[in-house]
Amino acid sequence: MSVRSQSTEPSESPKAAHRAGFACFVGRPNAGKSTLTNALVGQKVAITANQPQTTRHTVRGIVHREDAQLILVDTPGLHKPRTLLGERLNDVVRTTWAEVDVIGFCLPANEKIGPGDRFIAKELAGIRKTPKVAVVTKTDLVDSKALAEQLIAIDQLGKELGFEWAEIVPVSAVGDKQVKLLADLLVPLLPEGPALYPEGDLTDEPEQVMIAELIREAALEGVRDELPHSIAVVVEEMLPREDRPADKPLLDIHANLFIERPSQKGIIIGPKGKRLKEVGIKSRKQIEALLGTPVFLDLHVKVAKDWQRDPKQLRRLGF
Ligand SMILES: Nc1nc2c(ncn2[C@@H]2O[C@H](COP(=O)(O)OP(=O)(O)OP(=O)(O)O)[C@@H](O)[C@H]2O)c(=O)[nH]1
Ligand SMILES: [Mg+2]
Repeated sequence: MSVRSQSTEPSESPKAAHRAGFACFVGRPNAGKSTLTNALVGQKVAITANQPQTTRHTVRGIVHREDAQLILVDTPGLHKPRTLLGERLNDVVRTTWAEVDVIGFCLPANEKIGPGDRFIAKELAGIRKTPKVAVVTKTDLVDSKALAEQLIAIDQLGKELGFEWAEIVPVSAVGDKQVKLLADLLVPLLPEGPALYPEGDLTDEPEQVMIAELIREAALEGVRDELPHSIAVVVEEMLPREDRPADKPLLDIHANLFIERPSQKGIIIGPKGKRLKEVGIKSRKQIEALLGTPVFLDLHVKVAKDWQRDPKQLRRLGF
């Protein structure tokens, strides 16, 4: 917008041109990409969990500023795939980083750079034209000495692979440290241009997908081992309840929670259905906050046998 005002009113004091573009966050599973995306947007657009492979599709979060529109593309963690789902997720990441204006490579401050990070960095080195910003996440978990060592190691990693980071930025999304600074450093790397999304849009996620994700997030809490990977959620139907007074609406949401094996059912449902009930209550509150309307959530558990490896099932579940 300031681009236009500059060109029509050249006498105005020179203002930096408006910029708009895409930055994607890549990194190993659990590096803190989604938490950082949410912190920058200022609202939850992507679910997070203390488990690898929480994010399963790209999620766009939009940061509106006077001088720029920064569109963040949160991607699934890049990992060694063990299933067809894993392969699909990695493909999504590679397509995304080829399309964005700047890449933010997330490395947790509290973990030494490992083979997984090196593997990603090597691939990034092959994308010559796109500026790469190293984002050191979770700085609240380390002291300044450990952080300094991590910064040096990351600088070294770039040099080894024959490129320079455009920036190396330590942040804490949880502690709200340097999050704004990161946006300030990403913006100059975007092309000049007008806003790409309407003001006020914080994401382009369809409502139905966000609702399914909120249910999955609640279901992920407290489950371990292979079970988190086995959970998928699909919202089958959303309908306003009939015969309700206008001032007391109720939205009926029917959702299925899929698992891979009948033996997983018991854990998800819990003794006397207690766990599933908790998942329902927790996610319903978040869905109501998201939609601003009371919700009746009808949640069913179903088995989709080995869906992570089955192309037909994957399609049905939206992958
Ligand atoms: N202490 C601390 N924890 C963080 C921070 N950022 C993220 N975490 C935690 O790290 C875990 C993983 O965060 P996510 O944002 O889901 O990580 P991700 O990189 O999106 O993970 P995938 O989607 O699985 O690739 C969660 O438990 C977060 O709460 C941070 O700045 N400080
Ligand atoms: Mg994520």
